[in-house]
Amino acid sequence: MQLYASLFLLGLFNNVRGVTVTQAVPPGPTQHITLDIVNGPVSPDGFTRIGVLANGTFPGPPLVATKGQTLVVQVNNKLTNDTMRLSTSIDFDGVFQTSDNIFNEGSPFVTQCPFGPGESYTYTIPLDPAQAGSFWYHSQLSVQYADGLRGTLIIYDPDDPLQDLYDVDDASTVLTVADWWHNTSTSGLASYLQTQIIPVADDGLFNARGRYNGGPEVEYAAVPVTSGKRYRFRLINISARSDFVVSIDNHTMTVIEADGVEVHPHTVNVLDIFAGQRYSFIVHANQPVANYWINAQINGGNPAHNLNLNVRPRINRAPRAEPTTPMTEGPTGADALPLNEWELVPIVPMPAPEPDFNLTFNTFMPVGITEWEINNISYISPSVPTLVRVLNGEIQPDDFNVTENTFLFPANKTVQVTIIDAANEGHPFHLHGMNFWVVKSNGSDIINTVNPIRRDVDVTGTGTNILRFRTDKPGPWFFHCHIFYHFAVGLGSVIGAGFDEVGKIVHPTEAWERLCPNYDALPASEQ
Ligand SMILES: *[C@@H]1O[C@H](CO)[C@@H](O)[C@H](O)[C@H]1NC(C)=O
Ligand SMILES: *[C@@H]1O[C@H](CO)[C@@H](O)[C@H](O)[C@H]1NC(C)=O
Ligand SMILES: *[C@@H]1O[C@H](CO)[C@@H](O)[C@H](O)[C@H]1NC(C)=O
Ligand SMILES: *[C@@H]1O[C@H](CO)[C@@H](O)[C@H](O)[C@H]1NC(C)=O
Ligand SMILES: *[C@@H]1O[C@H](CO)[C@@H](O)[C@H](O)[C@H]1NC(C)=O
Ligand SMILES: *[C@@H]1O[C@H](CO)[C@@H](O)[C@H](O)[C@H]1NC(C)=O
Ligand SMILES: *[C@@H]1O[C@H](CO)[C@@H](O)[C@H](O)[C@H]1NC(C)=O
Ligand SMILES: *[C@@H]1O[C@H](CO)[C@@H](O)[C@H](O)[C@H]1NC(C)=O
Ligand SMILES: *[C@@H]1O[C@H](CO)[C@@H](O)[C@H](O)[C@H]1NC(C)=O
Ligand SMILES: *[C@@H]1O[C@H](CO)[C@@H](O)[C@H](O)[C@H]1NC(C)=O
Ligand SMILES: [Cu+2]
Repeated sequence: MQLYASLFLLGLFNNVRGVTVTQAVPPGPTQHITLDIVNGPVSPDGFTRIGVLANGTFPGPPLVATKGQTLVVQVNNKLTNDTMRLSTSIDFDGVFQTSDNIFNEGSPFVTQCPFGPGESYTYTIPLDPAQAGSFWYHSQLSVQYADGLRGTLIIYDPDDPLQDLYDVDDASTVLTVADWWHNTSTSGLASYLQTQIIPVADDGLFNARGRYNGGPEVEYAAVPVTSGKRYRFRLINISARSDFVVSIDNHTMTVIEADGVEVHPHTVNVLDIFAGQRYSFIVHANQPVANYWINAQINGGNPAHNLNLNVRPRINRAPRAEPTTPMTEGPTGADALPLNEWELVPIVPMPAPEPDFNLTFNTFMPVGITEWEINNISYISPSVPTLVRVLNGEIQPDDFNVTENTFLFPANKTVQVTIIDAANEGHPFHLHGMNFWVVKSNGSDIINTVNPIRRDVDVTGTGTNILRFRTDKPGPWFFHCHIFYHFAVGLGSVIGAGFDEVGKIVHPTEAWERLCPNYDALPASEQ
């Protein structure tokens, strides 16, 4: 993040108190976006590697939209380097899909075939008129996004009911945390399959900057703020594996959004954010002018390896310099005011409906096999996407192999899923296309059906989670762990909602129909 660029922005908008500085979004009902997916050098931590990148950068170009716009995203696959996956498929994480648009949802072998080098696919996504907040996009194919294909998507609400609480909500307030590997995701996955150990990230990145053991002293990202102003930071965890514990020295964070759902302001001083999750929080720059550490302790993998890989950007308005105070891990013990998910209260109340069906997911990894299982079944992608087969009339439970972990429900029902994670692995479970109600969070015994937090990524643990969702949108919706190494070895399932309705409601385009024949014709090295 460039100190002077952001100061320039503040000057440019000539902010007067009471007027919120927001980011300009291309106007009109439809926004055309092009993303060229390329292999190219990238060096967020001073180590140059070849990545899989949207428009050649990591993260990819930040996308911005206004609530209710239609996004027409043309993705051109220009990949050439066969040491990494050459095909791709993009998921716009957390974005609701309309009930007829599941075919533009981006899940390989569930809702589409990936597309190979030299090919393009255009995702047309009419944004839900009621959905705003912090989102992101990433490759959904295998663990390809660990190679860099990830970026932010902010959907702004011009009538944000919480706007009075902050002064600045622009490009400078979008923050990302990411784990980063120097080696390719293909070699990482091969090593995982052999050893049952996810390759330890070389470092954690905050706003695409970080330092690795023995590497150069890359300048940490700086987040400039002006005294007296209140900033709406949008923190997006674009990790593939690791989680981070985030705090800002001498400042509190007032959480107002989780995964696109606004909540009553809730003040904490430390929060744990898992892969795929997003939070907006307000920071009031009310402390003496100085540089302060933003702490983002990376968890996951071998702690010894990660000991000095903490990402340490600064929040400042003083001359750019590293804070003189020592680095810490943030508030701990009695000083900590942690974010407890179950304390978040959506500002638009919505009771959790009573379940029509109950499911239990027992997550488990057998000893000596790199395989995650749900109820003893490890998910294996079918070769023909679920949606293709559903449109061909395969809508009975017997039409799906047991390894597809596909659970069928009638349309317009409520399903309750109880997730058991006896090993306390902290799986961030993510549902595509819609939110679930978190009736019970891990870490609390409270069962809240009155107005629980709704979100699309919830982290599990030994305490057991209870989630509810509706089957109002017909089609196969991916429901999987957002630690993509776990997902790649089977921690996935498909929620089959109202399959008998799909043929009546979902009418894919010819371009979509061509994806599978094209993919099947590719040599294995280009898939
Ligand atoms: C990506 O790059 C293409 C080609 O240069 C450009 O037309 C497009 O606007 C870029 N996309 C974004 C979102 O910046
Ligand atoms: C392809 O990627 C690999 C792995 O990052 C790298 O070592 C190699 O140099 C790349 N090849 C080219 C032609 O860039
Ligand atoms: C990177 O991947 C290559 C290819 O799988 C492997 O030979 C090499 O040992 C890996 N390097 C590291 C540092 O893990
Ligand atoms: C991001 O998610 C990963 C995986 O769940 C987690 O290890 C990491 O701590 C998260 N980052 C933050 C800042 O919470
Ligand atoms: C932050 O708070 C600590 C403890 O109250 C204090 O010692 C320190 O000087 C403060 N930092 C700055 C930059 O003001
Ligand atoms: C689902 O489980 C709940 C207990 O959590 C129970 O109250 C309810 O009756 C069950 N519903 C069905 C349809 O089995
Ligand atoms: C599932 O696996 C566990 C652990 O191996 C075993 O105890 C249990 O009996 C299995 N359940 C079924 C239904 O096969
Ligand atoms: C179907 O499921 C069986 C286990 O019941 C598994 O051995 C087989 O590989 C699966 N077939 C496919 C195509 O996934
Ligand atoms: C589900 O609800 C939608 C919207 O109310 C309605 O159009 C549709 O017919 C319903 N489907 C079934 C199978 O009840
Ligand atoms: C889940 O909650 C339990 C307490 O019920 C706690 O011990 C555990 O660490 C939590 N797991 C995660 C991943 O946060
Ligand atoms: Cu997991």
